[in-house]
Amino acid sequence: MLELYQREDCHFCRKVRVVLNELELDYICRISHTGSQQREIMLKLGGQPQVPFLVDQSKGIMMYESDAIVEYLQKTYGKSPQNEVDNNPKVCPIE
Ligand SMILES: N[C@@H](CCC(=O)N[C@@H](CS)C(=O)NCC(=O)O)C(=O)O
Repeated sequence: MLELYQREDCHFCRKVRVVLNELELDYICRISHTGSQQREIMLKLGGQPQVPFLVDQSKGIMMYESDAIVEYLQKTYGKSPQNEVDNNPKVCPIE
């Protein structure tokens, strides 16, 4: 499961939310305002008072920095050419 520690008013967080939505990924949104319980949990996990912060439990990954998070999500969960379904496969006749 993906967890995003974030704040609604943070445009770096918004960038990550947009990509999560584009990739149609389910995630838990942890509202991480200063002084909140989620903020304390984030600090214990990652050590930095900064959002966005992504936790990908299934892969054992925790990371800060919106650009790095976006790149990670696209590489890990984006469509790769190998995964694309070819709806018009070229069929060669057997001679
Ligand atoms: N380079 C970082 C910048 C993140 C950043 O500056 N986040 C701000 C909120 S917009 C933050 O966490 N400030 C400290 C705080 O909220 O305590 C990224 O791209 O993720």
